[in-house]
Amino acid sequence: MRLSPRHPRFASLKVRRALASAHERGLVVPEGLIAQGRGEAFDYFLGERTTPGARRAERAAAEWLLAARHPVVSVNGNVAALAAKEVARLQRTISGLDVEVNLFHRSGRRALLVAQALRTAGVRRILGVRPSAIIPGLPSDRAKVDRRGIFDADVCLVPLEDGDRTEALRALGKRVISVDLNPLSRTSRAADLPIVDEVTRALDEIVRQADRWQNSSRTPRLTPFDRRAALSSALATMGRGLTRAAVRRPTAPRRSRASPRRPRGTGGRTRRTP
Ligand code: PTJ
Repeated sequence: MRLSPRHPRFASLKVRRALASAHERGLVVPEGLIAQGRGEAFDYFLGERTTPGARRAERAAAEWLLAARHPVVSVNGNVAALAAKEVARLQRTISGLDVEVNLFHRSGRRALLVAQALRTAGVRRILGVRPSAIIPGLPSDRAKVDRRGIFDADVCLVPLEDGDRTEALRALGKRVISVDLNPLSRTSRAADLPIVDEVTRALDEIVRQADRWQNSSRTPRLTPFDRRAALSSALATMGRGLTRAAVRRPTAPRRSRASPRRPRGTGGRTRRTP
């Protein structure tokens, strides 16, 4: 099926098609398609844009990544399919940033596919294909990490993560920056710096903010971040959007030329929802 750029949901349809095709190649698991659907629903509530609260979090994330001794970004199948180019740009911007493949549904073949997608997008030095360390206390394959990467990192950027590992990384004393459209997820609630935004928008904005930092004379620091305020702000934005949508009148349906009958029981008037 050809997607028309004139379709009002063209951008979203293109992303869905890219993910579906990444699934056919084995890069994205079926669960990844479900995760994207959940993310899309939350993005709808946010108005499909980066909110001022998310931008503040992205600015803070840029500062943390620049200030870190050893920053690492963790990449799973969905992130590789959606945002490999953005990850490559981030690596070019933040010196010393390591990129590590980390999968919940791990297989040797998928790890290679993720690494290949990253390499094609321009990522250099990809860790995690052959894990060499274990994060203690984690029952899933996400525990398998690279000793030179996540295991050694002081700041970890974890887009589309699960709550368990976020907590386990924090228990090891690492600072965790999450990217997750769901402000109620365990990941968002467990992270030190939760970013509630769509992953490509979030990474683009972190790169932009990191560039600004580097062009300024200020020294980046691991400045404390008010995570509760960030999550409340995301929830408040969603709440306001939903309230506005609930009071807005739906557009009256257009009458079809083929059947110009008036709606029954309305005396000929179109019924309007208050
Ligand atoms: O590739 P694997 O094997 O590591 O598996 C990756 C998935 C994503 C399947 C795995 O990590 C998973 O099951 O994740 P969850 O528990 O479904 O959580 C994903 C979270 O990301 C959810 O809270 C979604 O709302 C959110 N999300 C989905 N798509 C996006 C997103 N957040 C930001 N941008 C998105 N595009």
